[in-house]
Amino acid sequence: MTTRPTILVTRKLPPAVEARASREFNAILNPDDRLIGADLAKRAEGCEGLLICSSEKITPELVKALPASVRAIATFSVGFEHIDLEACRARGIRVSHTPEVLNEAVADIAMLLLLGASRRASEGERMVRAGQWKGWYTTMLLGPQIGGKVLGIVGMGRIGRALARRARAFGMEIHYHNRSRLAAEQEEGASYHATAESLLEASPFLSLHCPSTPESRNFLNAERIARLPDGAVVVNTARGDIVDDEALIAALKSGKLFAAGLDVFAGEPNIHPGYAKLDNVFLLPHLGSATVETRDAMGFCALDNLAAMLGGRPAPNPLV
Ligand code: 8YV
Repeated sequence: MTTRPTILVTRKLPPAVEARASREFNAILNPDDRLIGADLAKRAEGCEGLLICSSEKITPELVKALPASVRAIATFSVGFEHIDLEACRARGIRVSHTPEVLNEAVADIAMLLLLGASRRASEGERMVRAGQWKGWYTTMLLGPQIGGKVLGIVGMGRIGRALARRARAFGMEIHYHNRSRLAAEQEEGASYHATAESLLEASPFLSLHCPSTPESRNFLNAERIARLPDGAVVVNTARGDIVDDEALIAALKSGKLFAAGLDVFAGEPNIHPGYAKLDNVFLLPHLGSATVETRDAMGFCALDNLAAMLGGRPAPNPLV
């Protein structure tokens, strides 16, 4: 009988994923979902693989401290800014992520934010809950109609394209900026802008879909917000640090922007306190991939990757 590799699963995962992890590996689970933090290297003693989430920061120091037995790290996320890939490569640790499986769920949340922010869903919900809905009138909680307008998409990757398909069904015209222009069959009629600045000027609605990198950090700053049409609506389901919080809050306060819809935040869950004070921001607690089907698929994808990496085969979704 071959022995199953030992893996450390750093967070509590959906039941079906934990069941499979325990069948296929000697899996050390975290049933109480206590954050492991600085203890990670110690907890990884005797493990060959780690199944982590974006809550675990794989810094160069941590990589150095990991026991020599660790050969593979699979993250339960598409984003990988929490992992120092160079440090892993230097130590011969293979790394994978979970792209594709969450495209549709995240695009659904981007659409929800676009509609919720434009149509003032949280203001309306709060009004009803607080018993402050005194009656109907023709100008109550008006917002801009999305149909017939341009949606600008920054980063036309898998999730950006999934949002474009949804927004087209709502009658929106799609414009996008990407490092390079897509092939016609991927563009599906969307208009390409070679610069972000040109896209911003054309976009009364804007959705961000670029990864967090040193280049994209604070992408949406005061200067770029100024280029958006007055009264624009901004949506972010990518990463919080691609937005300059101070600049976004100032633009929401001044009326330069009509509203924003945010699912991700710099420093989450400790978000900038300014957001909670604003009526014209629709806030969600990083729910992008939070469907039963998608979270199972992310877990199975991470396990497929671990099995391949620890079995000496190419990982389906390698980063290193
Ligand atoms: C996850 C995400 O909820 O996949 C990502 O990059 O942001 C989310 O889908 C989270 O990061 C889980 O680790």
